[in-house]
Amino acid sequence: MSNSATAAQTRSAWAIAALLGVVCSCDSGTTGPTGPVDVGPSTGGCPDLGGSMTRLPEGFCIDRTEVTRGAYFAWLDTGPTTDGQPAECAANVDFLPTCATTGGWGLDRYLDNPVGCVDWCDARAYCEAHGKRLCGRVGGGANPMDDYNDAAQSEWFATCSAGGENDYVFGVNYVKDRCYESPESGWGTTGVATHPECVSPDGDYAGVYDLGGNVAEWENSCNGVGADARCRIRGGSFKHTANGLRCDAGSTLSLPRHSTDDAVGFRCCTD
Ligand SMILES: [Ca+2]
Ligand SMILES: [Ca+2]
Repeated sequence: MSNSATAAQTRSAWAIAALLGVVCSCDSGTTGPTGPVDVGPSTGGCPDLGGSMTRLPEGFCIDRTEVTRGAYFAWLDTGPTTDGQPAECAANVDFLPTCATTGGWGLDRYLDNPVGCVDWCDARAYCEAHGKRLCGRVGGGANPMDDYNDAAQSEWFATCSAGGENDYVFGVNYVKDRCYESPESGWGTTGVATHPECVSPDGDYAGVYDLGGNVAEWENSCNGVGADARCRIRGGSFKHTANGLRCDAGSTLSLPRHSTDDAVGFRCCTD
């Protein structure tokens, strides 16, 4: 039996288990190659569901880390339905990451690493299911693509740039390996918040990890409402370095709404 066939069967079994609400052994305690910083509970009165959050000067709350595989699989364990998705996501028939069980990535492994291989609609659904939203426009809703570098409009950019102060999450100037980037990465993700210097030097924005590198992050910022629209991905990933990690590197980085990439995950925001 080929590896791909095995993987397909595993995915199928997982989908059935998720459909039946079967609780898997995803919380077996296995961690990624390096342990993450314990970011603790949410602060600023932000909700704790689906990931620890912090409140920023702009008033909104944002996840302190990329959504982890563990958190995402725990949500899949609840058997979320694909009914009720908005029209642009009607073609999204399941929430399973396309690489969840391939390349040696068992469902009980690397639970502290960011989830990848999810499409924009999967990311949207996860955030909505936890009473949050996929980070988009300050105040809620989609951020127009042209406002990608406007700290008064883009929740993701405001956080990364500390309200427009900085070009990289860690400051004005690029510093190699502050964040998890190429080539240190060896072409794969690492646990979230394992790079304690990959945060803002501005105390009002510090405590939000990996806005540069590890996985790039879907933003609620698309060039249309259709299924084929392209949506922004932010912050670069383990496949990027230097300018690729700029907070405004979203100028050319986008993917079709229903596409997936092992270097693209997401985080959520709320008010
Ligand atoms: Ca999907
Ligand atoms: Ca990231």
